[in-house]
Amino acid sequence: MTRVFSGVQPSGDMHIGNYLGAFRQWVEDQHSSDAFYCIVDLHALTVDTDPEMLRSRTVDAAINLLAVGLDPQICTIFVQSHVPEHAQLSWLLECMASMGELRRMTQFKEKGAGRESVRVGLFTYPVLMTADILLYDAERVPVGDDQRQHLELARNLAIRFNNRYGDTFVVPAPSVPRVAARVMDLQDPTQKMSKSSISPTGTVAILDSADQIEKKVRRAVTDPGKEVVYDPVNKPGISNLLDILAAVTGKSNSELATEYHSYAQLKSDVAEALIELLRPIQQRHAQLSADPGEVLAILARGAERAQSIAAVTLERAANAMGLLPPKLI
Ligand code: ATP
Ligand code: LTN
Repeated sequence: MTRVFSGVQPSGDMHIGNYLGAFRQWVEDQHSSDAFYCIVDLHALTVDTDPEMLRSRTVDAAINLLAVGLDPQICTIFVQSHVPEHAQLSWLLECMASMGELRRMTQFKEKGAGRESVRVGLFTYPVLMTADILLYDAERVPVGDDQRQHLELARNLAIRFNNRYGDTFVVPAPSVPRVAARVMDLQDPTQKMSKSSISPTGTVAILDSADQIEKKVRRAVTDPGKEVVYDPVNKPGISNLLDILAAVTGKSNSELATEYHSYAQLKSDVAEALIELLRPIQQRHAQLSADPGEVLAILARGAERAQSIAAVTLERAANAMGLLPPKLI
C-alpha cells in the first residue's frame, strides 16, 4: 500500500480551506493507503503561542480530524512532539540544507518579513517538515497549494541525501486537489484563507454556526459589475465563491457560473452548501469533545505506531551519515 503522510498545525481554528484543500483528501486516502496524519505542535512553536492555548488547540486539532471522518482504526493520527525522532532527523537534515535555499521559501519571507527578531525555528521550519515526511517513507503528501514549495525542498533534500550517503529516503510527491487547492479569504480574495488571518470575518471556521456562516458569506467582498463569471484575475471574490461551491457540489466552477444571475443568489447557495457540509462534522465534534480521554488514548496509540516506523528510518539515516551506533548490534 502507498504510504501517505500529512500534517496540520494546531495554530488556531480549523477552517474550510483546511477541510477542502487537505482534510477531505486525507479522509479519502485513509481507505486506499497506509496513512499517517500528524498534528505538528513543534511547528506551532515557531511563532509565540500561549502554552495553555497550544495544549488545548492540540487536543482540539485531534477532535477536528476525527470529526471530519478520519478513522483511527485504519489510519494513524498522532502528535509530532510525542515522537522525538522528528526533531532528531530535522537536525541531520539541517546539516544538508543551505541558508540560501531556506531564505527563498516564500512562507518565511511573508511571515518573517525580514525582521531580525524572527525566530530561527521559523527559518528552519521547512526542514522539520521534510523530516516529518521522510521519517515515514511517504510517497504521497496531500496538501493545499501553499505547501508546494516546501514539498519541493523535501524532494531536493531527499535526493541530495541519497546522492551523498546512498539510498536512504523515499522521494515524496505532493498531491494537491484539482479544486479548492487555495481557498481565498472572504474579505481579501487575494490572500489565502488562513488560521492566522487578521480578519476573522474572512475565514469560515469548521465550527462556525449557521448564522455566522450566513453572515460571513453575505458580507464577502465581491467585485465591480453584476455578472457572475469565473475569472480569478478580474473577479477574484466571485471566483472564490464559485470555487467553494464547486468543491462542495462536485460541479465545475464555470458551469456553476452560468447558473447564476445575481451575486446575492450565489452567496445564499454558497452559505447553504457550507452549512449542510459542516453540520455532521459539528455534530461529531460535539460528541467527541464530551470524551477527551478517548481522544488522548487514540493519540497515544498513534504515537506508538508512528514511533515504531520513525525510529527505524532515523537509525538508517544516522548510520548512513557515519554516526556511531550507541550499542553494538
Ligand atoms: P496558518 O495560518 O497557521 O499558517 P493554515 O490555515 O495555513 O495555518 P495549516 O495547518 O498550515 O493551516 O495547513 C493544514 C493544511 O491545510 C495544509 O495542507 C494546507 O496546505 C491546507 N490549507 C491551509 N489553508 C488553505 C487554503 N486557504 N486553501 C486550501 N488549503 C489550505
Ligand atoms: N507546513 C505545513 C504543515 C506541515 C506538514 C508537514 C504538511 C508540517 N509538516 C508534513 C505536510 C507534511 C503547513 O503549514 N500547512
